[in-house]
Amino acid sequence: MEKTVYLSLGSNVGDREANLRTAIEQLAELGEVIAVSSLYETEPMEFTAQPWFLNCAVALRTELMPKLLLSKALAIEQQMGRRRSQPKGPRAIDIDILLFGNSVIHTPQLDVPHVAMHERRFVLEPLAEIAPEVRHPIFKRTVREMLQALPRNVGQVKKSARC
Ligand code: PH2
Ligand code: MG
Ligand code: MG
Repeated sequence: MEKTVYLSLGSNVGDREANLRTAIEQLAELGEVIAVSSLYETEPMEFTAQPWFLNCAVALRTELMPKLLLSKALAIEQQMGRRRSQPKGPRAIDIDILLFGNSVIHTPQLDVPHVAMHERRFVLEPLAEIAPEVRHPIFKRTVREMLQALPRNVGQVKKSARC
């Protein structure tokens, strides 16, 4: 059955905008891309000694099952030259599954909803642009509500070019 999946994309190495756009083109092979947020310049969080990111959110309608979508997203990252050295460190492209319909999934490879999405402004601000009323299936809060609940001044996020 087809579901709507929300993804967070990030890049802080190389031509960040080109990397996001290439990843979106690749994702379009996996279903129908129905919405793409603006691009946002975002302060690096968690591992902070790295360049600013360009982040965006994407809505994808797909028939793929979660584990298959995950492996295909990881394949896109690999193909685009992603190398995992520093955890949460610099990367040409990061593709994270945020929400998968209303599914709740806990496996060693994949947690849905994404475990940190509700505390990351660089995720919620782009996502609120394309899915403000979508509800977190565990917290029962909408994206807009989760964004409004974030402490101010944690992780600067500035709107950049249109996607
Ligand atoms: N991704 C991380 C860690 N920190 N910071 C920003 N601003 N944007 C990201 O995409 C990001 C991050 C781990 O994936
Ligand atoms: Mg990530
Ligand atoms: Mg990731």
